[in-house]
Amino acid sequence: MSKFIVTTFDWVPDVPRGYVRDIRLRWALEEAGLPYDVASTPFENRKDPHFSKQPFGQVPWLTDGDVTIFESGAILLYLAERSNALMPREEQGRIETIEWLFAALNSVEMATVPWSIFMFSGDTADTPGRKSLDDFVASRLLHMEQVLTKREWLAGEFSVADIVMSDALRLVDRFNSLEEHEACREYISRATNRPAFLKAYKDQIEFYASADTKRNA
Ligand SMILES: N[C@@H](CCC(=O)N[C@@H](CS)C(=O)NCC(=O)O)C(=O)O
Repeated sequence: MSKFIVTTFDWVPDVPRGYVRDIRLRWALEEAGLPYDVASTPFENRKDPHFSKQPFGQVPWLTDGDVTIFESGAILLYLAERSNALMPREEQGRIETIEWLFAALNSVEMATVPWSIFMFSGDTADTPGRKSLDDFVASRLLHMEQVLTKREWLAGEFSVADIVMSDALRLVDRFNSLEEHEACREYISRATNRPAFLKAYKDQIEFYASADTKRNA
């Protein structure tokens, strides 16, 4: 079996370190014990070879022999088809993994990412648009709190849905905005204390630390 290749940026500023989405791929591959290498593409001055792999000029993408696949959710489903550690094999567990993976991306992250852009920018202007976004995020968190009060993992056992959902919620927690969401916080803690996450996180931090060293040499 050839090794999977995870491609990420060759360097990123400090703020996204530990959160660059290649972490989802690293985490899944570590959970599954699948061998992989990490390759890089320039963060600055993105050129055509990059856009041919990821049409938005973003990362990550995964290479598996002749196959290249972009979008972290699609990549995780691709990997989940290849490992019992990433998705239950019985029908109900498979369905729940797929629906919760899409929910993480399309119902939670689609609210939390624009919200985080405001938070990172320091824009605290009290505008109607901002209030709507805050209310939208609050509603998603309220419902996730109710769900996570009742279950340890979204599809019964740990799956790729938990990788994406906990990663999306981790971004909210970064701004201490889960203080009233104990079940969400405990879920993030369960997920991010898994050895596979800890390894993926450490590797990403070290990858960019060594990129700094090369840049400053
Ligand atoms: N929906 C994409 C989002 C990828 C994404 O936002 N990647 C960020 C890094 S975490 C990126 O490439 N940012 C640079 C940019 O958008 O120009 C996925 O989940 O793969």
